[in-house]
Amino acid sequence: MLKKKFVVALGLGMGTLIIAASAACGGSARRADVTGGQPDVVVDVSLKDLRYTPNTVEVAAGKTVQVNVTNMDGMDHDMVVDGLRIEKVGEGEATGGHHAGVTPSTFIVHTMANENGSITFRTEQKGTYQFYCSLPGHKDAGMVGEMTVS
Ligand SMILES: [Cu+2]
Repeated sequence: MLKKKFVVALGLGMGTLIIAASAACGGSARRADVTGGQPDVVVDVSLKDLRYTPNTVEVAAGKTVQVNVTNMDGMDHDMVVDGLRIEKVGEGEATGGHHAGVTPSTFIVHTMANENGSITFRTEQKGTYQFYCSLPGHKDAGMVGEMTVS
């Protein structure tokens, strides 16, 4: 196989969100070289009644993907992708331009009730990964989904 499975991450952005991402490249390489703002692919995900719609997302490896998340629930939600390895594009943490030294970046995006946002990223890692909401009880309640990078 080309590469081990690793995940792609979705980014949910929100007006008021907390993106916890382990920075790549030691923070000094934050030159947003990239195409910030012109994604190759756009994916829309809605959060409502403790569910992601759609709950299966497919993105293309090596492309700039923008995930737009709309939280229609009256409670906070987040989206977590374990094992995810991405390069964020734009938003001040882009590491595009020098793949070689990019460190795996994991992210968690916390979306506030009835808010929405987006994130743009890129990944080279093909595979299928689970994403879920880490708020107490949400995952068990069915707030899970699957992302495939092909
Ligand atoms: Cu949730």
